Amino acid sequence: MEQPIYVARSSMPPLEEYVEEIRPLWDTHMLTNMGAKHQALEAALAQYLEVENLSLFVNGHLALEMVLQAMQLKGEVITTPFTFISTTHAILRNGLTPVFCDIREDDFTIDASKLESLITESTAAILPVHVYGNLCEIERIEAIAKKHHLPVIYDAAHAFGVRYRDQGAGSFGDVSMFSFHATKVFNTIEGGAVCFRDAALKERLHQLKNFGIQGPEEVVAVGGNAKMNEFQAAMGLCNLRHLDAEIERRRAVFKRYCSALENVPGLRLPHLQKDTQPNYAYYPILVQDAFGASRDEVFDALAKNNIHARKYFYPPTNEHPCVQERLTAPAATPVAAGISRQVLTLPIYADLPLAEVDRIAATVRSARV
Ligand code: T4K
Repeated sequence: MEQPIYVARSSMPPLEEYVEEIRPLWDTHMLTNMGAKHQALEAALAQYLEVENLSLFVNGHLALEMVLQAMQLKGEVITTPFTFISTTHAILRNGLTPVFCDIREDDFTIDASKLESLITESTAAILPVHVYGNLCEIERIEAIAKKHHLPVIYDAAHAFGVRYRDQGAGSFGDVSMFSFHATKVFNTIEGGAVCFRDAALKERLHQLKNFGIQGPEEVVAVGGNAKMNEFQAAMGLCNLRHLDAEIERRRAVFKRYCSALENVPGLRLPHLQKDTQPNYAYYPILVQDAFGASRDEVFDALAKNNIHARKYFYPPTNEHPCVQERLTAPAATPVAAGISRQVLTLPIYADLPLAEVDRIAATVRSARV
């Protein structure tokens, strides 16, 4: 049997490069609590993303959770259910109520035309997701948010490296959260960051991720522990040097899938957005009725060949009982529900040989009856 192929595979720098990066830690013995590597990565990422304000976290989830806490929001947050459960949990764990807006058929981001009707007196913020690295309708969302005086917090977990009209994905809305998990285009093993407009958030986030501590004898907020450690930051410093090459190699895989799967009736392939420089983070296909096999049958056919695609994101987050029991009104999100039942994310990573892409595509095609 062939080696297993998973949906993602962590990018890693040459071992020697990482060893050099962590060598100073053996002199200083400073392993965490926002040390030299942490500071260097924060500066490097702010420069790469061309943002003024950036704060690192131990993972993307806690970055989102803590930025919602720092913004002291109360009430309802409009978001989408077609996302990783983290987005919804971050809202709920802050005592906020998610209000689910449906998504667009073409790129699976929030349907801005349905947004305004969900805004009530209780709305505290809008939290859209740049799902798969597809950017939301930035200008349209901005206009609605401005009109209603609402902050926009983007879950940009998938969008590191994406640019729109020559602006990085961290520059939109009031806040953008990136994930640097091992499976992402850019990883710090585990990790995440938030970029934000309001510079005053910097100190508050610094406190919240370090137990709310302001000084040795002063605790000013009920915080937690969400600090990125020095080994994670060192991994980030190394991986950042290889990022352009990483995205280029992903591009080749993405393009190969497109040509190997084009014109198959009943298969809908991802399309690239206008005016956008993508990061090729995911390769989601939709398996529709006309294909002649269900999404789950394609999933099983791949699994039989030791190819482990994933159903990101199935079910939609608003179908989980632990979420449903916390909702004030059941949300109608039929587009998200339908896409979620058709979607399959195929393996994509820089090291995936193009011959394997062809084999995966052939296995998908042969799943039809
Ligand atoms: N918002 C959105 C929209 C997100 O998608 C995510 C995370 C977040 C927020 C929260 O950000 P973080 O707190 O995670 O920074 C994975 C990731 O754990 C998660 O980061 C990601 N989204 C989600 C979409 O996918 P799983 O449970 O599907 O991952 P897992 O462990 O099954 O890994 C998938 C494959 O990747 C494995 O089969 C093999 C490969 N892999 C995995 C690991 C852990 C590697 O090559 N190296 C590794 O170290 O959630």
